[in-house]
Amino acid sequence: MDLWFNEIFGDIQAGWRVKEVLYHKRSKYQDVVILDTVQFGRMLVLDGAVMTTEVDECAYHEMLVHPPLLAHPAPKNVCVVGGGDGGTVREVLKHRTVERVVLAEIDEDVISVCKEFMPTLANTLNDPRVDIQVGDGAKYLADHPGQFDAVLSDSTDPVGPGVVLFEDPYFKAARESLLPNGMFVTQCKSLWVDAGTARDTEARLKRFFKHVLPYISTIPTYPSGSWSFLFASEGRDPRLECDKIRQAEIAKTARYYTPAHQAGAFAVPAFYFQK
Ligand code: SPD
Repeated sequence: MDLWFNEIFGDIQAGWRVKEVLYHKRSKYQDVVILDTVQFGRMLVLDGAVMTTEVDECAYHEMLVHPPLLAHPAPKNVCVVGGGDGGTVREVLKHRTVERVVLAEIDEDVISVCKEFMPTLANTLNDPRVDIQVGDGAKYLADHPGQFDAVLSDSTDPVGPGVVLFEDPYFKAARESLLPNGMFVTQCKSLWVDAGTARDTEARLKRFFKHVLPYISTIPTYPSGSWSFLFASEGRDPRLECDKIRQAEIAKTARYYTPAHQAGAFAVPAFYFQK
């Protein structure tokens, strides 16, 4: 039988040939699926949208984590909001300065399903430095001011329950949860498909942070294959500031990130600035 999974994203549809459906159940919050695909290996799909795959997850997780964390002189405490698949936490733990990573994920089924079916991402969630907090990430940050060197927002897109993670109260709580030198990063959709969301989110973040910079990665299983992130800080600039020793350590085992991405990823297309 010829089995395909198609993601419909606004006016775009993308399809992947599927070998097998490994898991499919509704959690308290969303429809959770794990597929074994021909081209991209195992794939986590939430509410019909591709979240991550074994093959191209490096292009998302390494880029969400390394450009910001390398711009920090010595990140010790990091909070990942969302990211129950564990890929972001795995990358954070590659920074030898990190002592504690809080994973604030609302859906505990995502964590357990990924531990079972996507161990290359989720295995590091068993690391003793990881503190898993099942619940609302926005509330967690609001309840923990002045604690983190970095907050990494590894959310779904701004639809349904993901909307709050693109709104002012969350950005305010994220800003207030940071220590001096702290930084915030969020994934922010495709500039080709929806530059408006990235522009609006950048403007929103500027209400709470002095510096906000967009950057990009190439993620073939996300709509259009090109994906954006927004970096926010009170002054640190990943294009200019980078711990070269840690960078060399990270680059040794990275599958996507190279030292050239540290500044190069911030070269976003000209049309982004042409409103
Ligand atoms: N269009 C899907 C964007 C999903 C971003 N978050 C994915 C979570 C992977 N850790």
